Amino acid sequence: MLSVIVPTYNERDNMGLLIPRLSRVLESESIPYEILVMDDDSPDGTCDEVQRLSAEYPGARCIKRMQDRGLSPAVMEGFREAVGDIYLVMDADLSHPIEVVPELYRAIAHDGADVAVGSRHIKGGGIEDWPLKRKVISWGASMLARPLTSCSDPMSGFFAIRPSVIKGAPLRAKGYKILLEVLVKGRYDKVVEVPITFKDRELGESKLGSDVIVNYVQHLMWLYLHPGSAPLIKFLAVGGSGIIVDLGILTALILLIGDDIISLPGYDLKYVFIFQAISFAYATTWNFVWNRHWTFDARSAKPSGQYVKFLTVATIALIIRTALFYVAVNVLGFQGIPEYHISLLAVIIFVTVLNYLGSRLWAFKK
Ligand SMILES: Nc1nc2c(ncn2[C@@H]2O[C@H](COP(=O)(O)OP(=O)(O)O)[C@@H](O)[C@H]2O)c(=O)[nH]1
Ligand SMILES: [Mg+2]
Repeated sequence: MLSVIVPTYNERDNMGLLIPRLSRVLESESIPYEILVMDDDSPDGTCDEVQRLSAEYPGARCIKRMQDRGLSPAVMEGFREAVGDIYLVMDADLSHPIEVVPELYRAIAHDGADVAVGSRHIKGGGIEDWPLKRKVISWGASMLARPLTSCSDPMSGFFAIRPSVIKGAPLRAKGYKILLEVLVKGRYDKVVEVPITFKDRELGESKLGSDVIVNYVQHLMWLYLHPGSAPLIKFLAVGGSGIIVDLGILTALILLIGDDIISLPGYDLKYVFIFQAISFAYATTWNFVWNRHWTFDARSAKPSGQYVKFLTVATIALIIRTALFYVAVNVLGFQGIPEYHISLLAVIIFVTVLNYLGSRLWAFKK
């Protein structure tokens, strides 16, 4: 059974179009369904209209919401109310093509997708009647979300999911872009995109105003901070902080212990190699903790096994790093301060790439 969740605010006139058309399409495809209109007690009587229509279309009902108003809370309450095996979210204003609803349903029911997205940005999709400026803003906004998901249109308000995708997921109802929230926090393997042409509404008014952009940027920030999202960016951020730990400890060791050694005529170069191995050990542990909890959100597996693997990756990296550092110091002649720092920094950047691949594909593999 398909549960269609339609958030509404002042959409009375659209109900008389949406509910009959949607019912007809689903019935002609023999898809069992319910239509849940999640209405925030609209003053125009949206709910009464749904009530009236439900005499003829018993699959449709309205849930009048008196508290916690807003688009996302309405959709999330719809997820809780729905009894179907597949949830589908769409706008009330006929911007989303009704004839695509069965396609999104089938992508999950028959093609094994966990998430099916009505996408404006894949081949065959598009937006009708939008001025260039609005298209550019929309494109720019979806680019900002690119590292968070591989879906081409994560801002779409037209999508279907299996209930298991969001079961237990810590969804927040603050942002307007529910799909993005689901894609970042949900559990799923296969995402299918179906091209749609988005049409501007003909009846009623848009409720989403200028605060949408501010809300979106705030929402993005939370999603980027969420454990496990955009792992490459997080890995680099953790690595960057690790460099500070690494160089800081190296510097501290040189200043605290190495001073006497380094100031001697003909001092022994080997100390600086020992120091960098110590700073490496500290930085590695620092990175492990952050990567496990935050970058890859890999707390479900045992930390000991992960740490051994992470150390193995790091040790291989250390060998490569030391060899490269040796070449920089002894072959290329980068000696003293800040030459050590510069050499070490360059080597760290190279080794970071190896570390990322080893961490993601092996140590923290889920
Ligand atoms: N329940 C509920 N639905 C809302 C709210 N704001 C917008 N909607 C619904 O969300 C859908 C998309 O809103 P719309 O105003 O068309 O946004 P636009 O298409 O971006 O201009 C429509 O079905 C609206 O009725 C709200 O605060 N509460
Ligand atoms: Mg709309």
